[in-house]
Amino acid sequence: MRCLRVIGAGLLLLAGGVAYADPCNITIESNDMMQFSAHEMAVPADCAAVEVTLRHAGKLPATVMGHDWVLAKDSDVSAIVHAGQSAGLTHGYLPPNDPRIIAATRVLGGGESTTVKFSTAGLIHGERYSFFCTSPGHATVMRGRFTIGGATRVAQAGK
Ligand SMILES: [Cu+2]
Repeated sequence: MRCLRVIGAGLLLLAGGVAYADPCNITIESNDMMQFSAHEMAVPADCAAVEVTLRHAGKLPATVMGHDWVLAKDSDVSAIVHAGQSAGLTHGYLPPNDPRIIAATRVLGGGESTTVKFSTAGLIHGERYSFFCTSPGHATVMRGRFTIGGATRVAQAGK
């Protein structure tokens, strides 16, 4: 299983002929094996907004292997996943208008991609946040830590 840490290197921008990665934009992939391509995501504290692009690199349709990317406080994950199952695929496996959901994409099938942009104004430094997929049964595997700010930004080799 791949276990990578993605550090805002998702999008390359060209400015003045110099390519650089915008650390506030992150791309993460999902696949037909019910996996995200990273178990940790981190953005610098000075990102006013964060853009997350989710790609489904698989081939299976959303009804069989649908994935979304949802961000919430670690302590809210279980309740959101549970409520999402009741909501069903029609509602993107998300409880409608749930204030515990900080950001969420729609559910993707294989070959699709989507981007969600959200403000970091409500994120608390030091709080534990998780990203996860709300498709039934997926969050046990498709879940990782989302960190905003300073020291945690440094990548650890081999992790
Ligand atoms: Cu999933």
